Amino acid sequence: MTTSTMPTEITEILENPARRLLLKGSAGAVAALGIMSLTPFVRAEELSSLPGYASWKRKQDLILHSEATMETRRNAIRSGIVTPSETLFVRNNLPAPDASIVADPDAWEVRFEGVNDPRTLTLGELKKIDVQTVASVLQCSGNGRAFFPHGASGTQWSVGAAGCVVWTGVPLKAVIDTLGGPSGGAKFITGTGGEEIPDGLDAKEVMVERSVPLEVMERVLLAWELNDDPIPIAHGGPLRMVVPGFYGVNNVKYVKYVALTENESNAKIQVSGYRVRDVGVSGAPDQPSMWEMNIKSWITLPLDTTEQGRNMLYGVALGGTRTVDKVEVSVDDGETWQEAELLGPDLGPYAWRPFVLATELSPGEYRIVSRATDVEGNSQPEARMDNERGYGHNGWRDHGVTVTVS
Ligand SMILES: Nc1nc2c(c(=O)[nH]1)N[C@H]1C(S)=C(S)[C@@H](COP(=O)(O)O)O[C@H]1N2
Ligand SMILES: [Mo]
Repeated sequence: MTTSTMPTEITEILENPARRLLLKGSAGAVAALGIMSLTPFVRAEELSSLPGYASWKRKQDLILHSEATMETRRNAIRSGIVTPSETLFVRNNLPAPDASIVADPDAWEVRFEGVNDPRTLTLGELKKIDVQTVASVLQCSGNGRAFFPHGASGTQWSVGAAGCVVWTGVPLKAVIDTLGGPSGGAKFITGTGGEEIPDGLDAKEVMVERSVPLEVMERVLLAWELNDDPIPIAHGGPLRMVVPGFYGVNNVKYVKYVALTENESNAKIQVSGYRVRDVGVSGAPDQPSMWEMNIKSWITLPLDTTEQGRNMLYGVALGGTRTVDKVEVSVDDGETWQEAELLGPDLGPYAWRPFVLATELSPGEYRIVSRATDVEGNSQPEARMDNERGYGHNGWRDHGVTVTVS
């Protein structure tokens, strides 16, 4: 193996714990890759319980894909408007930092660049600038990957790499204003995660550093609370860059560096990772980046079986950056549709909205599907859009459930 192919290989392993295990089994390969010092993620079959940093989670609500990837079970959401932190999915690209970094949150330091007065501020100082709260769906780009027939590599998420949560923090705009405004030429907001890069690895190949267009600045928060509690280490505490309406990866955990930049980050996760391309094609900077989320919905209840007679069919619908206007539900795989009722308060354009349809079901087998439409008239497509890594799946057909009524 040449040095130039080595890092690509490592990133693939980091993205795909199963492959990592394969390589771990071969001491020679591991030594050749120089990843001896990297804490290996343990595969689900080897996990008897939740990993330490997530031990406070509700195990019965989660599917353990690996030590670094935990999916919320479809039946754990029901009619939930806000996803409890104990139920929320987890996805780490690198081993999570030591929990000692959340012991004294206000001491956490963040470096700001690309402003007229570049400075390092503590979380304690950030808290005094301003504060805002936003409800927002956190969803992995690969949520729904399991439905792609070509076998897209990466965690095989079904519908549970998503949750709707409440973040509290300082608007980034207020911080930038405090630091004298952008220093000029800025087109992107770039945030860097605070993980330590394991020895022997090239930082740019594995670091979590993401850039998003400067135009979304008004909605970006540097958040220290998740669902009214200080953000736990599993979800990026003590401080996280939250970009409401954008896919999970852009919501950088343990953020330690924020810069207004002319160019996108040159980290691999930005350059070729999280790029939508045809099956068989490699990632490249000219392909669309996984930024804004698309409209999507899925049924949460009933699943598998239910009793005949009156039934309440539940689900959740998200509009990405636009408020959900209506959700239709079909119990005959899309032949006929009925409009569902939206539940609970409207928590804004970035939140999801639970829905319910009361209907009579007689004994038999039903394919129940849902289709959401936003206030601008955008609807979910019927089919998935095939792409190499299985990103952004919002086709309604694949997301349905088959229920036997007796
Ligand atoms: N620093 C850092 N931020 C990160 C990640 C990471 O590994 N490190 N993973 C990203 C990805 S791919 C997703 S889907 C979300 C997952 O957030 P959660 O683990 O809080 O659910 O965090 C994003 N932010
Ligand atoms: Mo993700």
